[in-house]
Amino acid sequence: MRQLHPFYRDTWAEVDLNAISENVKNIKDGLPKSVELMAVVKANAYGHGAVDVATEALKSGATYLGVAILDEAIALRKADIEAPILVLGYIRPEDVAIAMELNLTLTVFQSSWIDKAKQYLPENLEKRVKCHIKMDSGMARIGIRTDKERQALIESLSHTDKFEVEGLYTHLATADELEMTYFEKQQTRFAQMINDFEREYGEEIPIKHCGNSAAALRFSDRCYNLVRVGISMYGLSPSPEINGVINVPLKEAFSLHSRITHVKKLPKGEGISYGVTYETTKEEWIATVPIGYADGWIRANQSGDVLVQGRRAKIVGRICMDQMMILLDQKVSEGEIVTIIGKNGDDHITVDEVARRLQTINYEIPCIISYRVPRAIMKNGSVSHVHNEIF
Ligand code: PMH
Repeated sequence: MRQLHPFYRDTWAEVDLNAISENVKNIKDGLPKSVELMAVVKANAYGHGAVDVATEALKSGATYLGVAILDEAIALRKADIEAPILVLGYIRPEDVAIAMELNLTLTVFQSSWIDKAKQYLPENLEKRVKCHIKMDSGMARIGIRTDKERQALIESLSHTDKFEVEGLYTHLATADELEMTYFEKQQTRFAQMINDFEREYGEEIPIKHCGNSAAALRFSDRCYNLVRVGISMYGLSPSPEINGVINVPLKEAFSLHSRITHVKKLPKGEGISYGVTYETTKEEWIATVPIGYADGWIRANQSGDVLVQGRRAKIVGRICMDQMMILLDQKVSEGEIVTIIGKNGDDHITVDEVARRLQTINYEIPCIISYRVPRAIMKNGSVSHVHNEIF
C-alpha cells in the first residue's frame, strides 16, 4: 500500500512532477531557440503546488516564473527560489519596496502608479525595479490602451531613474479558438503598440511577450521572445476546440483520490443524503467517500462517475460538506481506493471530463480543490513529500 504521510484523512491529490517536467521539455522543444519559457505558477500553480511546480519547471527549461499577486511571489522567494518572477497582476504602489527587496519584476500600466510608487522607494537605489509594461490589445483587463496613456506613462518614467523597463507584453483573448480574426487584430495592435512605445521611449525593450499556452503551442513563431505557459505545463489542453491542432504531447499531472469509509447494502426505496434526491431502485450497495464541497468537490458533481477497482461508480444523492455517497455494482471493502480524477485500472477520469460535467473549463478544476485536500508530490511513481495546509 502506498505510504502517504503526514495527513490523517483518506482524501488526497497527487501531483506528478515527472509529468510537469516532460510537459515543460516538450513545449520548450516546440519553440524557436530564441523563445524563453515562463512557467505560470499563479494560484498555487493552478492548484498543483507553486513551489514544487516552479522548481521542477526551472529544472526542465523554464527561465522565468509568473504569478498573479505579490503574496504569491513572496511565497516563492521564501522557498529560496531565485529565478526572475513577474507579478502579472496589479500591486499597490505602497508595496513596491517589498517587491524591490525581493528582486521581483512588476507589471506596470498606469503613469499615476509610477508617480506614487517612486515615493515608496529609497533614493540611491542599488538596483532599479524591473518592470514589464502591460498593453491592452483587446482583453480589456489591465494595460495601456491609448496614445495618451502611453505618453503619460513614458513621461512619468522619464522623471525617475528607479524603474527599468525590461519587457512589453499583452494578453490574448482568443488564442485557444480556431477562428483567428480577433487573434490577428490583437497581434496587429500589439505590434503597433511596441513600435510606438520603443520609438517614444527611445530604447529597444529586451523582452516582448504575448503568448499563453494556446499561442505557444500553435503560433510559437508569433510570440516574440517569451511565452507564458500555464495550463499546458499541467498537461491540460487550453481548449477542446484546438485539441486537433496541437502536436505537443501533454501528460496530466493532477489526480484526486479517496478511500471508502463505509459500505452498506440498502433495500429498495431508501433515500440518500440531504433532500433525498436519490432513492435506491432495488437492493443496492452504497459506499461513503470522505470528500465534499468544502474540499472543492462541489455539489454539481452529483451524478458524475468515480472509479473503484477500475470500474465506474456513480455519485448518488447530494454531495455534503465533507462526504458523498456512491453506488457500487458489487460489495467492495472499506479502505478501497476511489479515484475521483485520474487513472484506475484501464479507465481514466480526466480533468476535462470533470470540467464537461461542471460545464466549465479544465483550468477551474484543480484550482477549486481546496486547501483541505493535501497534495502528495509524486516523483518517479512514489511520494516525494506531502503538503498539508490544514496544520
Ligand atoms: N499570462 C497571463 C497574463 C495569464 O493571465 C495567464 C492565465 C497565462 C499567461 C497562462 O495562460 P495558459 O494557462 O492558458 O497558458 N490566466 C488565466 C486567467 O486569468 N483565467 O484563466 C487563465
